[in-house]
Amino acid sequence: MMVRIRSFEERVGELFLKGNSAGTMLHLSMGEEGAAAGVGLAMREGDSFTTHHRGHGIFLARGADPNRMMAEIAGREAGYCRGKGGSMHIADMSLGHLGANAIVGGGIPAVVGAALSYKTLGKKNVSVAFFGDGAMQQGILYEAMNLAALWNLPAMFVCINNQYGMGTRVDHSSSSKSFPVRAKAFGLEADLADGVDAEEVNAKAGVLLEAARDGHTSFLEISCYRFYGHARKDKSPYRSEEEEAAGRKRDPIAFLAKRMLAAGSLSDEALAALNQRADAEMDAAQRFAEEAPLPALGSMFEDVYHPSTPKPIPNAERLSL
Ligand SMILES: Cc1ncc(C[n+]2csc(CCOP(=O)(O)OP(=O)(O)O)c2C)c(N)n1
Ligand SMILES: [Mg+2]
Repeated sequence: MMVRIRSFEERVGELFLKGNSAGTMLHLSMGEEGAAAGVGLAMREGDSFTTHHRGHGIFLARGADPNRMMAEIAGREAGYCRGKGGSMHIADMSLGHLGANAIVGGGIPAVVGAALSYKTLGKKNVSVAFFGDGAMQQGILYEAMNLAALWNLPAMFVCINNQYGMGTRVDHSSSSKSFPVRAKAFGLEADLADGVDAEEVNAKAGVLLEAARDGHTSFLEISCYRFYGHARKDKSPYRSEEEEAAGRKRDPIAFLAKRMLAAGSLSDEALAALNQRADAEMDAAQRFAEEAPLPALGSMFEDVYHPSTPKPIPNAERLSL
């Protein structure tokens, strides 16, 4: 899964540089694959989630079709949101994706609502909010954690701490460094996982997801390093080359490959074949997206309101002008 995510995002980056992506911003999650795959694969069918603006990997780990995802990022009709959501507002209810969100912390409260519905309907599902370290300084997170824990909701909060919020290092923005301690203060079960080790993330996420399923609202911080700039255009001049080189050594894919090769559970040939398979799959997704038609101009106002919503009355008419 991590190899597929990396391969997908390499092509998304290319899509952007070729001018084939919709919108002017693109956030890649290289270095964070351990978080996405670790938690995503620990979740169960029917569980839902929201993501921040760096959520490609999370959606892939929850079963997204790379063709439809790439098409969405390229703004094509065949995309998950008919090309109107793009990278930062992708959603798909059938896979439990309640929406990526460009507002830092913006997607967090939706999981409290989803978790409340599971509890009310007696469904054994969990709703998971994925967000960055930047959202740890947003009030909305604390309102959401408080209400979820107070009502013993099956919600889990996952902070992917990649050490930066745009150009600001976490120790320049956060008064305390232990995020699980903050969550525990609100009565949540909480833990910290090392994002370089996807198996550790997966194991800890599994425990906390099942706790949440039983009504013990939970929180997981995953520490990792954002390999590249905040967005595709950011060359991160605020970080030293030494720091970046050290950070990129914390590569969850290389880490797991090394462990599996040493244990004999993976051969060099199998690893090469796995890389090739992922690249072929994602090359095809890129081709699919680039060749897919754009939405018709007239569809611009479709999917804005539910079909049963009465059409808005134009101001001039409403004011009898
Ligand atoms: C409420 C709000 N404030 C500011 C921004 C501008 N902004 C976009 S991404 C970002 C940094 C987010 O950092 P983090 O939450 O750590 O996520 P990361 O980009 O590291 O994945 C900021 C400040 C925003 N989108 N929303
Ligand atoms: Mg961050």
